[in-house]
Amino acid sequence: MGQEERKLTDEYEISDVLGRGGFSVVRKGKRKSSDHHDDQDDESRKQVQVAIKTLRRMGGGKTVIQSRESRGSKQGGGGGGGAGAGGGGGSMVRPLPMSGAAVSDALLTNEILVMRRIVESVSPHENVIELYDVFEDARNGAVHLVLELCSGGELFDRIVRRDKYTEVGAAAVVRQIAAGLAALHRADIVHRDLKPENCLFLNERPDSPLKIMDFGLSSVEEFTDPVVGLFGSIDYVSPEALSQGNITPKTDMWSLGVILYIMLSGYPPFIAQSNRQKQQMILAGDFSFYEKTWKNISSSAKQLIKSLLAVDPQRRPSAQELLDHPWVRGDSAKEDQMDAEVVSRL
Ligand code: PIT
Repeated sequence: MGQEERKLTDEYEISDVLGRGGFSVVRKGKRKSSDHHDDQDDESRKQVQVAIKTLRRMGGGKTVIQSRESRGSKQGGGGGGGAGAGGGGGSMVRPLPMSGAAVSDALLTNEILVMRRIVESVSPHENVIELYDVFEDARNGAVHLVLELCSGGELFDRIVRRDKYTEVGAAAVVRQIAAGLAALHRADIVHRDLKPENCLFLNERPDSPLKIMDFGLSSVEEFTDPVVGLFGSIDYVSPEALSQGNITPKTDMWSLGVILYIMLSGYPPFIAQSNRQKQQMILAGDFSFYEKTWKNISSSAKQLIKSLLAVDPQRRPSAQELLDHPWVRGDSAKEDQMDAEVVSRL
């Protein structure tokens, strides 16, 4: 991939902006080469319509625009959420991206390293976004990642649109995230910033495949971690990440517990007036199932959330264990439904 000086625009037509992250912009792209035809297999066809994520190296290029708000931390926005992302409030808030900011060499190198590792040891996996190619523009320090095109939007938007998920719907989402995480964890990759904004749907259909993306803060076990310090979005961050403890695959399982809590209730488990207070609650595993929202939710769902939000990482189920869990597999829903049928026949 992309060691030689190739030009992105020689090979791809770039069009609409799909999204902006902390240090990047993602645009839609279409491969220019004429050697693709309709009779090609799915694999080649899907590489024609792509997403192109462009990151700008710090110090590279002449237009390193200052962030809109003059945040002190270089990891203030979007991907590098930091502890600054929205303190109080119980609703779903999306941290503001720092448009125009540049990514540090360490973060950029890390993202490419993780993506390469995914290409070697994970891809293709239905629930992990695929990387097709990398282009580096030596003149302005930009790096372009050519990625699988997902046009179904973020899990974040589906939660907001529906207000919340049914248990059956939430289980289907958890199953997909767990399958993606299991594959990443087998390759010793910890995502570290799992949140609904980083789960993309391939298409608009309700049963669309879901893809985990944004590996900007991820880590690969046997490499020394270039990304140190507190980062990730506060709402989804685990107690061990907050206390600078050991980051393991179980760290992602905590985040998945938060996502599941939000999917079933429409609000996050840790709500406080300040980030400081929120951090205390996370460290103590201090959350509850408010009667009004949770009384109609099955005890297996609540038990599962409790196990994922265990302060002790070792007590959390692994991604693989989650895939075998009756509630996640949808077996318990079938049982409930069978119970209901039995009752209705009486
Ligand atoms: C899409 C559509 C879209 C965003 C992306 C892909 C981004 C993908 C991505 C971003 C990363 C990363 C890996 C993949 O490390 O709106 O098809 O930061």
